[in-house]
Amino acid sequence: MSTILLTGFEPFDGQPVNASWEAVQHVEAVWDGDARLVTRLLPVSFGSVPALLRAAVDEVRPDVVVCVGEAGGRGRVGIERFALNLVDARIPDSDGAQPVDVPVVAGGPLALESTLPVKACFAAVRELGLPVEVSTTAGTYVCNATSYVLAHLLASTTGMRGGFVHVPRTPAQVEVGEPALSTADSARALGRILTVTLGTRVDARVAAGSEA
Ligand code: PCA
Repeated sequence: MSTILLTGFEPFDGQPVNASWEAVQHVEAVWDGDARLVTRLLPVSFGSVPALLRAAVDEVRPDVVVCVGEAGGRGRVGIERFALNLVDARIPDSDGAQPVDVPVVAGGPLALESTLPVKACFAAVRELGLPVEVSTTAGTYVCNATSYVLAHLLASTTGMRGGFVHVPRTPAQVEVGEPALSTADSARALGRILTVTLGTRVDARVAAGSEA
């Protein structure tokens, strides 16, 4: 049986909750997929995430890793395509650190590509009638750094696939008229992304992408 590692983040930017962790917990509560699902909560910390993610991967030994973050202002689930080797923090992280214009991994390539079947996941979530997009990058804050650390880790690990997905804030987090998505809908999208990924051959990423 395959194993999935699914992570979400702690609240940040003055929010009482983080939509990503709400959605991850919902996925865990309803998961009946054909794989063992393990969840982890990550702090919004440039300093802590790399070691925590590495430790979780070492401990859980997943076949698929999907890290999830909250994207304020976005109304669609965003399947991230590239992780950038750049940190340019708009606000301090939970440790008060606000690095500007530094690499995530010194000497690493400028960008690394998700190894999720991005386009196939996009098509499958859209088929459910949920708002979804393929997003080129996850920005330059902690989510992008997490995405890069993950992609860097996966590049040196055979047979393990993964990527990053942003979910919108929940309706309770926003003013009327601002973009949001219910936790149940974000969780449905994440569940579909996991199922599609598990059902796609490791070497079928490009083919799955061009079909969609
Ligand atoms: N979103 C932030 C960091 C944590 C989160 O949930 C981001 O998009 O970088």
